[in-house]
Amino acid sequence: MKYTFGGFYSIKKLISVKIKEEHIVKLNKNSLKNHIENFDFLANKLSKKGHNVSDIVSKLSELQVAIPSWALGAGGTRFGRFSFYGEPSNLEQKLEDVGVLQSLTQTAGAVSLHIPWDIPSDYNAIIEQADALNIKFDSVNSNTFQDQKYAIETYKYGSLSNTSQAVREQAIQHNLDVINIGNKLGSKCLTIWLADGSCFPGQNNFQTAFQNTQDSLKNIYMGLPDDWKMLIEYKPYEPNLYSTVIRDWGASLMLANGCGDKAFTLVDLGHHLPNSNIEQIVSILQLKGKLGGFHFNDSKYGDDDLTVGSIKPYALFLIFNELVYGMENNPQNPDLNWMIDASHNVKDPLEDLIQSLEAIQEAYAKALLIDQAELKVAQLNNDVVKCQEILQGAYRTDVRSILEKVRLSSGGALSPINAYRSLNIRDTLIKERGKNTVATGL
Ligand SMILES: [Mn+2]
Repeated sequence: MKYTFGGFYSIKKLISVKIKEEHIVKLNKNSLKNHIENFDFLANKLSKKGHNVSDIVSKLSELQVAIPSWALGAGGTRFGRFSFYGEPSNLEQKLEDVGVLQSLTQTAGAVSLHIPWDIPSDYNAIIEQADALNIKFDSVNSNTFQDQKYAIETYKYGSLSNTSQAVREQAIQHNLDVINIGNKLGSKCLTIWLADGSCFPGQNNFQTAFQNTQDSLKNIYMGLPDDWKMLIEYKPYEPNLYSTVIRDWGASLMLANGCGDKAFTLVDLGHHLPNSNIEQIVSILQLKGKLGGFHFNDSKYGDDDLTVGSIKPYALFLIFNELVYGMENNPQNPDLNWMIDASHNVKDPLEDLIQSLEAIQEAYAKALLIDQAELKVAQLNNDVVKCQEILQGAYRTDVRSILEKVRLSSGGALSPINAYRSLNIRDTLIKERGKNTVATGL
């Protein structure tokens, strides 16, 4: 931990809501006996099957998922937004919230900032606060889907794809500014999601829009530092409802290839048409060394941004099966930037994120239980039934005591939700910040 300036007292002042380690230890004591019994039983069973349980535990503890700065307040729909009391109203408070998640889960060791919603006013102070909370700055996200205050040009008809050169230049410059901001914070990655597209047939020339986007991205790419990645996110529809310029993984991959080696495709679970085989997309992108990042959420109908694993946990597990395979077999693919991209109206945002983090770890743990060698033999023998037995055998294993072990060994809570409630975190936040605060950006 390093203090860039101000020493200990300024950190104390910056972090007014911080969970004390001894509180977590005390709470863990209540269910420690139960945990040990459950873990030993499972570890014994898995070891007999040939699994290396301590290897699984260490792989799981390495998985750190970035929390987006916009998920810490209640999300809205186009019909309205119901605030959740005690929401963070500035970047410092957002970091405090991520600090709470990190203390309890030990798997949220990064934050992903959205510019211009979260431009630090004092970089040194923010870096100092993040260090003290053990939080890194993951990918920085640009925003050319809204008009900014004082902006000369409007993005109403698109940004990087716009027919107007002046608009495209403004959008390019914004992305370069975001890189600059990220650089000061130690980020190494830029994520670009465009709302560009058209609402009606004939409104856009598809080829011109795509070519403009490619040219604009190349201009941004030229300003990307050597050790950075550029992630290009795709989405088939919304807010434009007839066509989207970067509509699918194919479009994203073409644009990434057009830019160069540091540009990659980003897969957001909610950005697919119903029934898309996302695990297959993930798999092939890794084979080509072009999967750069991943946004987690869940959905029933469209880009619903629901809690990860709340609707289709088996699909999440199948995706993790491919991710695990790729991490082990595709050295041509870079380490991934993981982020939760979910936000909605009815849950306490911090409880929602705790549930999402646990669902991600659970899917990863179960995927690690798949015997890849055995699966390969079954595939070579075209033993379709055996293949399914292997996958579902892993999926049906209750791995929650492994997740507890992972948290316990890194100082987290055995049950983060219970700890969050026992420690009355939301009440503390309301007391500190007031009832009717509104998270910036939403
Ligand atoms: Mn996303």
